[in-house]
Amino acid sequence: MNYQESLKILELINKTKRVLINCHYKPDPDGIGSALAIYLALKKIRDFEIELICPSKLPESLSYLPNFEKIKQVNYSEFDFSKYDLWVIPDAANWWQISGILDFNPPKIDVINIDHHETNEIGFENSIISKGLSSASELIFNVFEDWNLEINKDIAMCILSGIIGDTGVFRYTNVTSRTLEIGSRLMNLGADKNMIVAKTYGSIPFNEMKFWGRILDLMQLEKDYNFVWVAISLEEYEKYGRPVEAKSASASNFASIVDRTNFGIIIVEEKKDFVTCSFRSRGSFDISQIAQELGGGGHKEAAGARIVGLPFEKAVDKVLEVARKYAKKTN
Ligand SMILES: [Mn+2]
Repeated sequence: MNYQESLKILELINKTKRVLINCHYKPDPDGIGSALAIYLALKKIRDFEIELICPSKLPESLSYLPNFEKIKQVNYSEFDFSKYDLWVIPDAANWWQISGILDFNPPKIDVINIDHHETNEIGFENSIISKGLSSASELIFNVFEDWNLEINKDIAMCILSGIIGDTGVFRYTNVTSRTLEIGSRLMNLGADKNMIVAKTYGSIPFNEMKFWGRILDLMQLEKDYNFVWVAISLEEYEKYGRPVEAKSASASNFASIVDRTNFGIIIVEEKKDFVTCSFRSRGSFDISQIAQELGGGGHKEAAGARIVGLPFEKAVDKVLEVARKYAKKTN
């Protein structure tokens, strides 16, 4: 048994009729892959009434995943949760990440949280949290193994997409020999690794490519503190067509690879007095502590935060101040 809680959760699922499955705010391959894998697994177990919901726009780049079209973008403050007995929430560590709403008022239905974030803070009664695991999708694979569930090609495809997305194609330090073993098993079950990589990493829209160029152009090196950072103003961001996906992709591609640095930060002014920051560490530096001090969260290697209510320059100063404080500690 991979997790003690697996069977208890299966029992709870078996007692329900109407199930909601969550795709977290601003979903990535792991968020969508894990949600769709759960959807397909439950369909195999029994003919539940299932609804897949997401609070934000879905990335077209993931539309190759089976049943992607079943995910509905809904407004969580108006959605009628009371029709459902159970809400399964993979790959989310707090209510903000679940709903995209700052003061979200959770509905009174049973929740199952399946997550791998270092900063998970919800503490639901029914949850499986494995902090530091590569992805929620790897966790889901382990749960399905505990359930003796037969993984078909579609499920394998969803899980492998999630793992590839959260590991940068098996590159980050969160990849263990077990992650590779699962990857191998998923490929044997029919998951098309080449297609997933081509769709996720080899189909970059041209405007996003140009945005990457701008990020590199504006990148600054903090020599004394061993990190790099970039701040993109709202004007610049709009000029490149608000490339939402390019933001975290450029962080993963460039913020963590500069020689003699411990980490990198990409700051983007998304709205007036609203900036988001993507942090990526290089090596063993725990970047989640910086994100957390700024009110955000994430993993040791990749984390995020948003600064609300400060003008652009002030927000950037605040981020750099906290970054230097932690950078200093490690020098
Ligand atoms: Mn994840």
